[in-house]
Amino acid sequence: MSTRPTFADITDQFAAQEIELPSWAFGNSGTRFKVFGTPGTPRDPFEKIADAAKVHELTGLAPQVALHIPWDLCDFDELTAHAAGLGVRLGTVNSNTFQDDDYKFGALTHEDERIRTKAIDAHLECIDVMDRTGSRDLKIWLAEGSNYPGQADMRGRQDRLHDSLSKIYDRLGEGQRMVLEYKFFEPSFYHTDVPDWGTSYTQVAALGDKALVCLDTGHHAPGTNIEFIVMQLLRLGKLGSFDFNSRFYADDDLMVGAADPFQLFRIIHEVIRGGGLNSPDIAFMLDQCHNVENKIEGQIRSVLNVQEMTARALLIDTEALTKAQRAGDVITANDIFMDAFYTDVRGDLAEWRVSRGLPADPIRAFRESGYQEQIAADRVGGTQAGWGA
Ligand code: LRH
Ligand code: MN
Ligand code: MN
Repeated sequence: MSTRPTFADITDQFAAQEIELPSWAFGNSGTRFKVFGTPGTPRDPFEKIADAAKVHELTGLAPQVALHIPWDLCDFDELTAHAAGLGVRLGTVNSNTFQDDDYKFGALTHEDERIRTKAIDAHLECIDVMDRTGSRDLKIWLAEGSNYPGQADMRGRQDRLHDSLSKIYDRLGEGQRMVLEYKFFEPSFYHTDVPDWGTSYTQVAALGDKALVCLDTGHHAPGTNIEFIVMQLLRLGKLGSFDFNSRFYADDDLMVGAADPFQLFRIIHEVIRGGGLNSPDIAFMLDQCHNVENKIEGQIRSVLNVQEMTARALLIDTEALTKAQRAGDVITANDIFMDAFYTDVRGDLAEWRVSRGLPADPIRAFRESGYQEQIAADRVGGTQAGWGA
């Protein structure tokens, strides 16, 4: 008798899934060559939250929105109430030490104590925001490093990074956490101070239980086995969050699951294997930009892609897989894995959505809702928010 799970067997598990949206995905973005303005783009954090709430309304998947400070600076009591009124919550607070002249040669790692203190203070202000919004996680990504061999004392910078992170860590309140994101290059091209999961792990392990690693799927060299890293961090109890997106060449920030759905499937398989699916300890966030596609539709497509690959990964016959692995039956093990990956769950998911009072096709429902036309008409005047403010 087959031990392969049916769609009915897995619904409870993907029904509980929550994906956090980035406020900046709704702002205009582009490349260093051109940022295209689009009608209806939010002019402030309140309008970004409204667009995010629309994604949640149509998919039931995205009840939380991450903020970026200072891009989203505003009255946070009002923003918290605004979000609640629209049926969503404010989530992870992202710090930004990459758009200030003082940080040209580093922020938390800078040689100059005055600049380090300024960067530490920027993070303490983010924790103040978290206190107001009820957010749990402070997410730190650092644009620090050097471009030329000999330019910087890499070792001294690690030591200063530890000191600065410790000061931020000490300010975390009850129930608050810090997640440290790594990226192997950009904006520095020779060395980056937190280039990989090992460095992030080393730094957060030295701080304590409230410090964890954030894995951005776009921040690895081509060909990296990202699911291996997911497995290892879960094994170590140090995976705090994901920044999901997909890439062809660099940190492309394209829609998750668009460039390589199989990679997303493999990552989610390891999440499930490691007990991370629907774990309150792991935030599933998107970190994306929509340069040429409609931003709200881009976010809807992305959360659906995650849901789809989650459903497929849940369909793996793990009992048969373990048996084949133990027997050294390579072909059968691979067949079982691929069988789940090749299962088209889109029809079942559409039916399941309808059973929950959600539209069968959320993108079509968005197009038919008139929301895009409405915001294009309403949001005239003022300055459109960019990838940034
Ligand atoms: C850096 C990054 C980080 C930033 C975001 C805007 O490449 O992934 O998470 O906060 O982009
Ligand atoms: Mn990121
Ligand atoms: Mn990135």
